[in-house]
Amino acid sequence: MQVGSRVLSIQSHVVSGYVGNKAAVFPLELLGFEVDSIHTVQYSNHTGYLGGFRGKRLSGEDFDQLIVGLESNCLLQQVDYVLMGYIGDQTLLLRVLEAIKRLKSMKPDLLLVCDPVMGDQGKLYVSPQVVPIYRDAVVTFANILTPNQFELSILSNQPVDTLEEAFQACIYIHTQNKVQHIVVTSGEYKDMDSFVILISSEWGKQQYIQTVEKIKGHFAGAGDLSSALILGWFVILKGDIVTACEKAMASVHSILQNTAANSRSTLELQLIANQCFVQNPPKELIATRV
Ligand code: PXL
Repeated sequence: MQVGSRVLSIQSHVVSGYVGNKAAVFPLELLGFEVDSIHTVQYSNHTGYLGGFRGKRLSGEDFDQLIVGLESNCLLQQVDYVLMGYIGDQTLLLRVLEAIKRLKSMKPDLLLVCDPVMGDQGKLYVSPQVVPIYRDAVVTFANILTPNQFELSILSNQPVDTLEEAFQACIYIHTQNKVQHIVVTSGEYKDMDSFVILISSEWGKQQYIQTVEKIKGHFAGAGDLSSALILGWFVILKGDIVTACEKAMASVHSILQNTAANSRSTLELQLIANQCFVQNPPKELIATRV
């Protein structure tokens, strides 16, 4: 990787806890990247807390202003990779889409890793109006798409309950939207006892799974961390998506294990205490070809 490789990370900021940019920026920095971050929201905490959350979204105009500022100083042009996460609102998502199109026209080789953050475990936690924008437009520009099982089902418009259905859904997206790599970063399929990470690479020509034992609890931010590390290792390993996932998901798994073991009440990722697992993924989570 070149010194100073620069990622533009467009996702949420929370004051307390580790989701969105709080789960992505520090790990990418640990891997040696420069990270420019745009916060799509600034919330007190993630939206799953029982006491609710407070804070503001970034408006479409405010986003445009940030892009204009970066562009006027030739800073946008320095971006090598874009990571998209929680956006949540359709007006903002449309502006982000425009910025991605402009960046891709300036830099056709720009890598876009898109985590189409919409919901989890059957529940949508963003405005329903963002769904068609991801499905019909944003996904088309992604080089790597990192949905969870629920988001894969939404994007492909088909049920994804078994591993076979998940692969079919990926093939559908590869064919419709030309995405080169899809990594389904979390999945609990009817026909599998373990937790499964699914890699559908090279437009669906090569398919792999990684199986891991389930860890009890729901960890907000695990998907955000996964996408950031997949981007990081994909770049470091010069496009080897399979090894990138082996390293990224090994780090995520160890961080989740330690978080579950040491948590008192909330299940916020313990990223700081477990940063060693980012720099040195403990043991690779082997991906097997299916
Ligand atoms: O990890 C997804 C995520 C990102 N950002 C915010 C969230 C969530 C999930 O709850 O609330 C603000």
